Amino acid sequence: MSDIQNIKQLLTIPQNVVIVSHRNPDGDALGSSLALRLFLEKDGHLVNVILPSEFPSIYGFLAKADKTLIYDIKQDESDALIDRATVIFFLDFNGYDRIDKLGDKISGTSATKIMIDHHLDPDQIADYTFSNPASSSTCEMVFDFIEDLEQTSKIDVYIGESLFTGMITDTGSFKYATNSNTYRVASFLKQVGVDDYTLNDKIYNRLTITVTRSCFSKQNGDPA
Ligand SMILES: [Mn+2]
Repeated sequence: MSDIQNIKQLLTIPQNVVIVSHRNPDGDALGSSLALRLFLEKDGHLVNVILPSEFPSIYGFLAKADKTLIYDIKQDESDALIDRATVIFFLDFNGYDRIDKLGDKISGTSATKIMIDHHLDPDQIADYTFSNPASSSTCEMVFDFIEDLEQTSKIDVYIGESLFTGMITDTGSFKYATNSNTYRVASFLKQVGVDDYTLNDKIYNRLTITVTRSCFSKQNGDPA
């Protein structure tokens, strides 16, 4: 059986899933994690997202962002979930060094590990590795993964907003790192109701405010 067929089989039974992404999570790390979470929950899997450190508060509007566990803050709770996990996804990073001490914890578990990532030269730390450095973002790859599972009908506007967020932030609003598949996926997501103008607004208008404030503090001699 192909990798995707094996995973399809695995996901026919409700699993305890943990989704992990990299330290200092950006729009792609958080967006891909939340999109995959929402997608898997539709099939009755128990899903938790654990990130090594906090994500920028501008992404707080994304569905279930508030349910995300931060390992720096809730290590015991996270460790208990990792001990119980039967499947662990690695999204938007290619080696344990990107997730610090969370990597030490996860490397010792027997859960099935699935990596979906667009960075070059992934470490062989997962049972299944989906690597595509030509992809704009891990969000685009999560869409491709759902498509390979033949389940794009499960993609609703909330999953769509999360996926579109990572595609926006990893391409500078489609100014670089795009390919024809990026636009195909964007088209699909617009069709399910994603309002990308509002998304851009939420991501960049608030980012501008943050940048302005930190410049202002610097001018006043405060530490950044
Ligand atoms: Mn990325």
